Amino acid sequence: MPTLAARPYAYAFDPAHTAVVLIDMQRDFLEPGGFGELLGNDVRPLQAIVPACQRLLALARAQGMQVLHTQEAHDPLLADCPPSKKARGGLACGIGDPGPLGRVLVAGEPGADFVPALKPQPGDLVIRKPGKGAFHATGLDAILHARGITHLLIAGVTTEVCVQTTMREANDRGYECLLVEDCAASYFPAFHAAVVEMLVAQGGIVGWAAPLAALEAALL
Ligand code: TIU
Repeated sequence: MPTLAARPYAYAFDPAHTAVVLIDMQRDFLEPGGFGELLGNDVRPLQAIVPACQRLLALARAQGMQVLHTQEAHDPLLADCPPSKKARGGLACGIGDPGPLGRVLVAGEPGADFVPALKPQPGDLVIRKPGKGAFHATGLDAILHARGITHLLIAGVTTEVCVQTTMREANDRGYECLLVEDCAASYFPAFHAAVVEMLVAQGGIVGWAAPLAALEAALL
């Protein structure tokens, strides 16, 4: 069984029972004019991880691992968007409003789509989610169970919001989770670093973390 050098200790996984979960690599978070920038953020730290995420997906597909993309987006009527989420931040242009990339964070709009370099490929799974965590109000747990997935290699954006929430939700459901740390990013680099530390502290209270190179070393 492949075993990789990780923190807080070695992580063993069977690729046949492992999914790479790529969180919310959408234009709304990575491109100017999207939700992330409307929130006041500089999107460049998120753009920087795209090449590493491409390598991660290529490795996963070559090793026969299931690739699963999540997408934070709402239905056009916002029936799945709590009013509290829409109101948060008091944005002049917020969720559901017309913006530079179409209606903000609405499914089917240009901003909700994945960045061109990381579009889902045939065989990948795509989960649309209304919350920050990928298990909330989705069929993700049943989808993973049906495929015999027990281990998750987690990547994407943003580290302290949707990535961390999803990893905590997965850990509570019994999945063995590893954050591919250089395939995840935050608008706040200090938050990214702090999340990595808190996930692996206390003996891996939420799971493991390792760089992509450690995964490549274990598999190639
Ligand atoms: N704002 C922020 O950091 N993140 C989000 O709103 N969603 C995700 O993390 N995908």
